[in-house]
Amino acid sequence: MTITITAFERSPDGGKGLARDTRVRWALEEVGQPYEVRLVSFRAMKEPAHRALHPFGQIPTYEEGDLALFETGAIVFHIAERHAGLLPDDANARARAITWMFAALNTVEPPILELVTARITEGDKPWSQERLPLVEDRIRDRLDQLSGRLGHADWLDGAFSAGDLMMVSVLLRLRLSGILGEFPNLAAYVARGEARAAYKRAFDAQLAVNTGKPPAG
Ligand code: GTB
Repeated sequence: MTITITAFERSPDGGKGLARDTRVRWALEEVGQPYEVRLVSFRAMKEPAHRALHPFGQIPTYEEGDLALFETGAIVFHIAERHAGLLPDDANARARAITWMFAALNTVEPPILELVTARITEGDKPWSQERLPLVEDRIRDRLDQLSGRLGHADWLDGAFSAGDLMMVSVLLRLRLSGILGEFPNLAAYVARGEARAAYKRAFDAQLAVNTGKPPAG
């Protein structure tokens, strides 16, 4: 059955891979599932046809036959459950990998998103400059804890899993801030994720949309 996802017609990041369709593309590439992409404009996202797929009028969405999903956590989990390659067979290891997916989305991503809000959405407020260091320090606290847990390991719990895919995707958003570089083992962890062939294919595919050039190779 054909899998169709949605993505920005033009991503505000110009193709740096930060929009959330990249993590869904990455998951599909890891498990070797072909997919199609329907590009949507900011206006079309808010219209009834798209809202029927995504109640909050956002991307990405995922369609496969009768199934329509939204929320990258649910989409990546669905892909990982249906296809081999992203979750371990051992029941306990599988539960731990899923735990890392939730940790990425519920514990690590929120302070990172706060930084985006503080810098961009609230950047012109008179109190913004005063607030920024507080927001950055909250991220540092989380990264310090995560860095301690990762230690010298390649991945969070044994082999690469959907938990790592989600954690790397969340941490990537920090690169431009410079904060990631303060934690060398996390920076190396993100680089390991980006070096995966599946990530590169996903990244190149979204870049091609945003530059109008077909992926290399
Ligand atoms: N919790 C949802 C999920 O994980 O699927 C969040 C989905 C979401 O935030 N979608 C964003 C969206 O559709 C795109 S990814 N925004 C349009 C809207 O809300 O009207 C967030 C995003 C957007 C842009 C960049 N960027 O340019 O750097 C990075 C990330």
